[in-house]
Amino acid sequence: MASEIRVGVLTISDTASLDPVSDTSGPSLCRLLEAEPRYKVQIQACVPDDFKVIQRTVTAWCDELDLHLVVSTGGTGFGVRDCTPEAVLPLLDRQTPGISHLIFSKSIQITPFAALSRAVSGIRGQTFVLTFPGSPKAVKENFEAVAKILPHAIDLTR
Ligand code: MTE
Ligand code: CU1
Repeated sequence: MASEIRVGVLTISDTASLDPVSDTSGPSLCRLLEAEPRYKVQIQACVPDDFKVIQRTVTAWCDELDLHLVVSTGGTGFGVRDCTPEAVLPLLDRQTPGISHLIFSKSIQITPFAALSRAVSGIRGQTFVLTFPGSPKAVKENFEAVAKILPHAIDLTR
C-alpha cells in the first residue's frame, strides 16, 4: 500500500479564481485529507469555470506531478458556466462509474439536491481523478462517501 498519497486540490470557481481568499471548499478539502497522515496535499489552486483552463490544469497535474489523486471542487452543477464534467471527461483514460455511483447514492440519502451534481470520476495515467461539488458541505459528504475505499482504489492505479 502506498505509504504516502500525494494529492492535488483544484477549486473550480469564477469567484474563487478572482479572489482565492474567498475559497472555502478547497481549504476544507485539504483539511479533510490532511486529517489522515497518509494524504499529502502537494498542490492547490483556484481556476475559473473555463473549459480550457480546467483541461490544461488537470492534464499538467496528472501527467507532470506524479500525483496519486486529483480532486476538484465546483463546476459540476447546472449553471451556465459549470463545465467541470465536460472538461474532465475527455481527459480520463478510464471512467470509474462505481465511484461516482457510490458518491451519488450516499449523497442522495443526505439531500435530494445531490441530484444537481453531474460529477464524474476516473483514471488518467496513474492518477485517480474525482470531481466534487463546490461547497464545504458537499465536499465533506463526498469525501466521507469514498474515504474508506480511496486508498485501495489508489493502490490499484499503480
Ligand atoms: N452533494 C452533497 N453530498 N451535498 C450537497 O449539499 N449540493 C448539491 C450538489 N451535490 C450537495 C451535493 C448542489 S445544491 C448543487 S447545485 C450541485 O451539487 C452542484 O454544485 P457545484 O455546481 O458547486 O459543483
Ligand atoms: Cu445548489
